[in-house]
Amino acid sequence: MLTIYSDDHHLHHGNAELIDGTLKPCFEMPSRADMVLQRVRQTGLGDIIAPTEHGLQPLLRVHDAGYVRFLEQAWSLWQAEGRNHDALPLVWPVRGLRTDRIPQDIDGLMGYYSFDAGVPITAGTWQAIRSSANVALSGLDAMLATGHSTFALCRPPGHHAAADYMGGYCYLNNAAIAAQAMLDRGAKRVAILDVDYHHGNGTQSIFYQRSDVQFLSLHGDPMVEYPYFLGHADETGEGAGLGFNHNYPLAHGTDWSHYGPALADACSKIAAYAPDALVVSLGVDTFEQDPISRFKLKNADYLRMGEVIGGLGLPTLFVMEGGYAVEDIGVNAVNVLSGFDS
Ligand code: SP5
Ligand code: ZN
Repeated sequence: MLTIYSDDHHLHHGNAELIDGTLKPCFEMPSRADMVLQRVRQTGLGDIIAPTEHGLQPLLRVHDAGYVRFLEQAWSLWQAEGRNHDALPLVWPVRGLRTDRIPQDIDGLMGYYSFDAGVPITAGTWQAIRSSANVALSGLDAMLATGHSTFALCRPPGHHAAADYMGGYCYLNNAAIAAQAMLDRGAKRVAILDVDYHHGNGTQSIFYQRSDVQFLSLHGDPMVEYPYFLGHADETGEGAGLGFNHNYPLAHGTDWSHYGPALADACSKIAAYAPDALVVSLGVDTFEQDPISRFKLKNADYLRMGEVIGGLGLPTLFVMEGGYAVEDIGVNAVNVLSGFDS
């Protein structure tokens, strides 16, 4: 399987995140993608190529123009305040507060365009997130040109980012951008299967009212897991999108004996939808040793995950999302791809 990768992700390296009430080194770190790349090489998965520039247009098909401008300008606005450390949000417009006026000040903008504090903006963040989106779009190019499934080794991840807000280590929604680009290039229906441990709230919200994208997510039950405020089983879509959104909230401690059947059910829904192509939001933070997650999948389970997804027989674009057990992230991600190809 072909891999798309760019070193540009190193330009995004947040210093700290607020977790369990303390500032800790960011779990979402550059070595994650380095480890996946190393494993792709070790296993001889296939060629590795650099992305090409796709410009802002495909981003603006999914994201709000004001939000994209904010992402581009945030670091310089922050620096203009005399700050040289990472930019982080610290105030949010919850119930009853106004969102009809967009603040001018950088601290107001950071809160307006985010839903949590897991999104440091650094000097290189804009270039890194642009490049990550280009990796996904170049993966799509390759898939369309060759007819073969492709691996977009994206970093930073994207599935928590909605049309106009960032959060959960995500800025631009790479999977959503690729899915929309598929439609714009002639696909009639695209399915997005999100196997990251956390609910793909951003992707769900982007396509919630649409029938041309089916979204399915297996994740920690939001009653007890981040992102808490989306991802319940009763979220089935709205308007034209009703019936095209499927959530599988799963309990802490979920292992393959419960994960496998949920995945099989999701795949039967994908088969019934009969999409032209599949995008997989590939997070491997479902791993038993993940430092911030509570599922119990083992290394070998990722081979089975790949086999089950491969059983659909669809042209598939894998888009890297989460996974924080850095020692095992490469093994687990590449196991999915090897299982898929087997
Ligand atoms: C892309 C992705 O996987 N984003 C995940 C963002 C998660 N951020 C909040 C994590 C909260 C973890 N709480 C458990 C702490 C364990 N000590
Ligand atoms: Zn995750």
